[in-house]
Amino acid sequence: MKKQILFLLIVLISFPFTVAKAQQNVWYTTILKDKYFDKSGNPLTGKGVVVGDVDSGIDIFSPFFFFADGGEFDWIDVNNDGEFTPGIDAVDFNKNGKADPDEILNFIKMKNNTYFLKLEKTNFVADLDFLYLDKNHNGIRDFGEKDGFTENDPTYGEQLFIVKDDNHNGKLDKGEKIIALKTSKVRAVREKDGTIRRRGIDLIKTEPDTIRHGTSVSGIVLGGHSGFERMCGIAPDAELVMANINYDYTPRFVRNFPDLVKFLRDEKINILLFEDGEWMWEFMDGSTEEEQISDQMARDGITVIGGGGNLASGNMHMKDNIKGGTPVAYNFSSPAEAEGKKNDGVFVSFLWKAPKNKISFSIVTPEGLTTKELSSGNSFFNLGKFNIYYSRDVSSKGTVMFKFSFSKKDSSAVDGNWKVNVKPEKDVAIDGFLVDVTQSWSGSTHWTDKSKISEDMTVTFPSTSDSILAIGAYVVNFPWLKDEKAGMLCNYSGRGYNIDGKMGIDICAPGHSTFTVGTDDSYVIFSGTSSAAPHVVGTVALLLQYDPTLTHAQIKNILHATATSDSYTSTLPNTNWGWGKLDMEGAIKYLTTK
Ligand SMILES: [Ca+2]
Ligand SMILES: [Ca+2]
Ligand SMILES: [Ca+2]
Ligand SMILES: [Ca+2]
Repeated sequence: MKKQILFLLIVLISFPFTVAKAQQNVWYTTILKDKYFDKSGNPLTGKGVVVGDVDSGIDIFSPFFFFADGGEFDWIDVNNDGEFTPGIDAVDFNKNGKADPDEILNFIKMKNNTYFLKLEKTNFVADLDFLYLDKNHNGIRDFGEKDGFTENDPTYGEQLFIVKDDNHNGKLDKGEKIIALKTSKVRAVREKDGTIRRRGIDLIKTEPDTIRHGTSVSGIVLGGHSGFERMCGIAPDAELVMANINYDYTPRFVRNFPDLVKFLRDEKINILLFEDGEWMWEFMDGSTEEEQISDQMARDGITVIGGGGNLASGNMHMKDNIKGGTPVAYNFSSPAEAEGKKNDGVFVSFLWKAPKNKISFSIVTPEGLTTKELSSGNSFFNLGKFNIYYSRDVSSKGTVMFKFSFSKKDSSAVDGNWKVNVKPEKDVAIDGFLVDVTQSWSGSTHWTDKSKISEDMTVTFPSTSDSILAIGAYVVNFPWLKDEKAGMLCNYSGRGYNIDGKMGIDICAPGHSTFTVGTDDSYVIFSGTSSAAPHVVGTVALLLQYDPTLTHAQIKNILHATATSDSYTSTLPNTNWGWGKLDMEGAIKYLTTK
């Protein structure tokens, strides 16, 4: 999921079509069609709910991640032209009825990185842009420690404001109020190196979200201010705790998963979201420490949600039934580079369920050299120009994994055609997974035996845990592929049964193309099960505001019961869609009217 930005660019270049026509019917998937209220009559906005996200990080300076709790103010039409004039008009911040020299009001023009959407380019737009108090009159918004601000400064910089656009004309008109933003929605962040930043102490020092993924996920869950922005998160009054992933170059790509999950557990979050999906060198059977901890969290009442992964369409998974004693061979092909990166590492793992069934493997490298037969233990050795590592391991749930890595002694690309010879003693059902260092969804390194390639069992770890709500993705707004239509399952969406026979996907939610906030004051297009899962998280935050006693199991039941079918889903439940499409309003009504 983490490489989705690069992949997206490639796809966009390939499919630049009928944008203007489609734009009129854009669906902002995070906006509820109606207003709903909790038992005390407050609007359902996620208030009181804490979401924990395992992700790339968050841009804590984004206007989307501050609550509108700084009070209401008048603005003053200093040049008396009847409209808001940035850099000249003022906010009456000290409420003395006149414009003082340090009360100049300006605005951040949000960057439009959505490609498809035509957002207004020049003037201030009340439901897209943000106002700020330009205290030092330099025409830019100063923020952060670099500009001399501290943890105690509201919005960690020159103060931000949103417009109460009472007449909904997109402008700040005379008599309309502005509302100051103040407190961060982010309670704490665990940085990549383990440093914990906390609101009220040192959150202002939080490392940037360089991969930009977690910022957009957070935007879908809780970005913005209910009723103010055109693009606003589902539960904008919820709070966030972020555990930043430190990605490694080789498997396990996320080696510190247990630390991240324990941190979020100890922060007493109400919802746990996994925003990374892997399968390389994973047992895929729910047996890892982090999956077991999240199962325990689910038993303790925390709702655990994860994206089902984006690897179903890349020809990177194969499935076969082999007769005992029969030698078979599987071929895969690897490029020299993909997505602009040198491909200097390829990884393979085979899984099967019978630890007593001995299986022998040998590898034929692109140079045509063959390893000896490997069937137990582990070793690292050279063959021709290549480094080869292998290991055979058995999980606590009895899954056998035979894993490999391939690289070159001189670190050059491992491109070429590879062959894996496999010979089991007894009949066996075997699954083979591939990935290379580019981690492309599209299958840069891929199996070439078409008849063995399978979409089954493509739900990725850690959404392979026993209790997690695993979320698939369906197409909304702009399709990517020829013949793809809004409403269809995304071709990459993980699906099928898990290795232990559990149906892998619970429900599906909007995948591509959705819109959310990006880093550095931008709007972006977003996609994948990375987009689908936070739609479910936001919905669950609303349910938990209404009834904080709801358990993981009860929430799962509500989402299953209210998921919808249509001509694309066919009969439900099934292994592509789980119980169907997320229905945000349906889930709320199910709870509030029961
Ligand atoms: Ca004016
Ligand atoms: Ca004043
Ligand atoms: Ca300034
Ligand atoms: Ca207005």
